[in-house]
Amino acid sequence: MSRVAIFMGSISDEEKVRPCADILDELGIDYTFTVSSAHRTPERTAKLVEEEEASGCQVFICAAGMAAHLAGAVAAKTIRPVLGIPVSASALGGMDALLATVQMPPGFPVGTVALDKAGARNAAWMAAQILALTDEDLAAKLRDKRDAFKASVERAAEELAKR
Ligand code: RP5
Repeated sequence: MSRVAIFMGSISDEEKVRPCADILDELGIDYTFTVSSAHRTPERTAKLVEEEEASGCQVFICAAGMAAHLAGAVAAKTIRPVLGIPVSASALGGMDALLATVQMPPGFPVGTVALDKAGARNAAWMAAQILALTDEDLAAKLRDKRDAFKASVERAAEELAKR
């Protein structure tokens, strides 16, 4: 059973979204990773949401650029948490996707993360934190990862002080 579904609006988004999948792999979280567009394939997007819900998906992660409506279209179809990754894919540098993803009407939230790879990584961490509410093994893994982040900062500070 996949607990997370990652949808991208286009295969051209893959490079920027791949770090999301990498972190879910690192955490041992099962996920599906596919392409579906809010505009080009609206029926496929709606069908995928239904199928993912039926198979036990608990968190949706949607990445799209330009007039980025994918996360909103998914949020319209589910009450499970939807995280949105705005992708920079136009001359507007991602501001278009950021505003389209974040500005949802009340009652249909999309938890919007940062643009591109940084956002892709945090979408995975956020999805993991949501799943960890009911999964103590995963919660323990996340605490260990936090310790590792902390240790890496302390190590960097020590190394810098030696120069
Ligand atoms: C969006 O339009 C996609 O998410 C992508 O970021 C952007 C451009 O798509 P392509 O024309 O490269 O397929 O829907």
